[in-house]
Amino acid sequence: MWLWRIANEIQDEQALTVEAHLNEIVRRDGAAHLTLIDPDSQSPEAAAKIAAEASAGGTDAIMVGGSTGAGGTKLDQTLLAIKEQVDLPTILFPSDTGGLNKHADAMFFMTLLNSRDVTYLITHQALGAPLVKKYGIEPIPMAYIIIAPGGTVGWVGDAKLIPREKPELAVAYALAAKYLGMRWVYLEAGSGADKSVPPIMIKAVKEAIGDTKLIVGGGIRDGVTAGQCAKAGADAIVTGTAVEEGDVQTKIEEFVRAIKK
Ligand code: 1GP
Repeated sequence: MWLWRIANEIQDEQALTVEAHLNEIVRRDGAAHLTLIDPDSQSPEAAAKIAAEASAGGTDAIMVGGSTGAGGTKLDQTLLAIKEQVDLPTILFPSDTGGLNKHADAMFFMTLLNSRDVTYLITHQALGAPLVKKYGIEPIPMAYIIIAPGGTVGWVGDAKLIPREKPELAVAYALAAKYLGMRWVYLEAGSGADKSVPPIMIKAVKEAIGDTKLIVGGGIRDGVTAGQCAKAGADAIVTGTAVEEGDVQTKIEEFVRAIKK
């Protein structure tokens, strides 16, 4: 298992897992910023350039994954290129076993809690678990909950989308996740969504789950929106589409400024 440390900040050079590293950032800064790179959206070299610029902008970790075409040699080469360029944890964000890779430091070991398809609830996880062990990838247990509009991942994952105006339904799923022992909950509006998860829903979920960590992503395109999500209770913000459109460092700086103490 890979161990990580917050450079120069932990006096005794104590090694941390990626999860402990993220927890430490949330404790220190109030919230973490995660940059999502879809290996299918650009060449490995371009992905590494995005990661380097995101790192310079102050992002805390690089998530790698996507709903379609995000595996195989391209995933391999993308991870290797990113790791050559940046000294940040790489976290897989797989949609099935094809999204696993031995070059990543950690993965969000997710169950798509509001899927109607049993394969997204437990089958892909069961088939992938032996590979996770074999590759030595650190699994971070996470409930993945898709909120309307849901986008591609909502369709691929056959999610029974949580309506935006029903925070109590998101709370119910998130609480179930907590009681099942998951340490992280991800509220996902879908990559490129026209609206991000409503702050009122984030607030209701965070109040319910307490010290269980809350990640929010999908449709966050500016610092104001990111800041509203963090203020409502998100422990980590994920942005992907925004950095695919260029001007990476400036955009990440804007997100980071908006969410951190
Ligand atoms: C998608 O939540 C992430 O899984 C990021 O969404 O691409 O809209 O930033 P965006």
